[in-house]
Amino acid sequence: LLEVEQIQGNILGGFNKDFQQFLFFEIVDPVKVKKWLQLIIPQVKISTAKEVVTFNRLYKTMYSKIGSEPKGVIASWVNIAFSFQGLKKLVPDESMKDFSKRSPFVQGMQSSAGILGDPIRDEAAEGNPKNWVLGGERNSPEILLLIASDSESELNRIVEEIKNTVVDSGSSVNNGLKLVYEEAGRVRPDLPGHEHFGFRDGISQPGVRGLFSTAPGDTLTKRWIEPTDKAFQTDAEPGEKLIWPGEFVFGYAKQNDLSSEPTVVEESELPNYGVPVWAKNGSFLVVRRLRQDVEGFWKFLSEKAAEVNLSAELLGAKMVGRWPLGAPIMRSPKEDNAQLAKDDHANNNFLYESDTPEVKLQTHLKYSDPFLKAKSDIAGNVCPFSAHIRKVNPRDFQTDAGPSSIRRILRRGIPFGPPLKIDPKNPTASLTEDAAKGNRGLMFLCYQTDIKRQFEFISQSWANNKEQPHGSGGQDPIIGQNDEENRVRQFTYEPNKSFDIMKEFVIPTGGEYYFQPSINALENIIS
Ligand code: N7H
Repeated sequence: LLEVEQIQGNILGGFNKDFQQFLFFEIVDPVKVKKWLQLIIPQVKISTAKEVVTFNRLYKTMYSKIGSEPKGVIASWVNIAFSFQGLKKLVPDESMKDFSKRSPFVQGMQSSAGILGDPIRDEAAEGNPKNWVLGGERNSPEILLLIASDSESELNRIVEEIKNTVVDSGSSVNNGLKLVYEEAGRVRPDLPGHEHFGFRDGISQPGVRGLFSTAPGDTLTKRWIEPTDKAFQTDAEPGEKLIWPGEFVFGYAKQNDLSSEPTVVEESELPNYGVPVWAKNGSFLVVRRLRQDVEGFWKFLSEKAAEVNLSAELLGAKMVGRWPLGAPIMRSPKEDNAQLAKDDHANNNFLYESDTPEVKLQTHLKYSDPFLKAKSDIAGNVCPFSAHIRKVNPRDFQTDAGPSSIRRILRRGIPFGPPLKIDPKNPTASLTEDAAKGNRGLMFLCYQTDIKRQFEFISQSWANNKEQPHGSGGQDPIIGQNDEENRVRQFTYEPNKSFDIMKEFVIPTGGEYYFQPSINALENIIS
């Protein structure tokens, strides 16, 4: 069974809170920091998967019963993660030696900037690590505290409580720590659940095998199940493929790209996976601060759409693979569809190589429009090969590098900065004065056990590669980068119809690779 009381909550459960704060600290005096950790861990109480998954399930049940957000339910959670440089300051060398020297975690995100396609040749570029506001050459964010709450005042209270243990009134260093960066993650008040370009996010996640029962007829059991239990083989939600937990948490069965059977990982084998034995129940966390040029994105869409004779909204949907409300273009090729977008049984239920049968909408059982059938799209007629969601999760498509099930990540991002509201149906008319001067974007977070095979592979070998995973189609128009040829990207919006994109709308402005340990390792190895 998954040791859900040992695994930090954001990894498998996902905080999924409207108000989140990210506090990044540099370790100045390791001896003092160890003492601080001993104080802060029991004080803030690190939330576990057991708490977070149970809460989220209950919340979802209440939501589906009353049909709206349950009122007055407030939970607040704290998690903690360490960069390699941070861990090295706190943990004896002997316990650190099993981290693989060549792994991205050990090298740090700045060393991977080239692999990720960031503009490392242009020192003046905003995306060059010299200019990152978080990490890179500016600062050393070695400890990350993630704080999340349903209530903004409660969030602020906890953040202040933590800061008070660190920052003296007179100096910025106390208890051996320095606060080097802080970011406020906020769900958009004007469009909850949508990222800054205006598209709904957080719909598709891999289902984690062993988290809870999904057997037919066995709704909402509170049992935790054996990941290997053959009785529970169905998707978590339709379209939400079950993935072995070892892809996200150390010490459990992993996907096997050669067979449908998992690779079972014994504790004693963990050093062979490039992590020490005490990494069990921990996970690698990627944090990327991605600024979004919302105005530039919609201006480009409006101009290009007129040129190619499509609407700006449709061209945007082709770039993302979903419409702004979240309906997948594979199930609704011509227009957005609010009912489809909010239906968990339909909104992620589609493949690219095979047909997916008609599904009845949960909310409107009598509704049965033919567009609910998702026909296979082998040529990229409906969903372009390089649409963002098709690039980063090709689903059933047999890729150049094996099945996509070994490339999955658990995404935990949240927007930062104030929104710039744009009407996708009339973008030019709705473009308003940008008071924040473009300072908004996505705090992109994702969990996995192999940063190279998962996050970096998706970014480098698929999003930034104009040929793969589908053989052609151009770069990912949302997150793709091309550090050659003036950074120009190509986008094939219909078979044999392409254009160039000369500007980036998502700009990396910092980040780091972290390890998020088990409660046990936190208490007995790190603090
Ligand atoms: Fe993406 N966007 O607004 O276009 N993403 N993403 N992402 N993303 C997704 O299906 C977006 C980024 C993934 O399983 C949706 O849940 C933006 C990075 C994956 O079908 C939307 C940024 C990486 C999926 C966006 C950004 C990924 C996904 C649809 C940066 C990894 C699931 C909502 C600012 C390297 C795909 C949904 C699936 C979905 C957007 C970043 C990966 C709307 C704006 C860096 C795996």
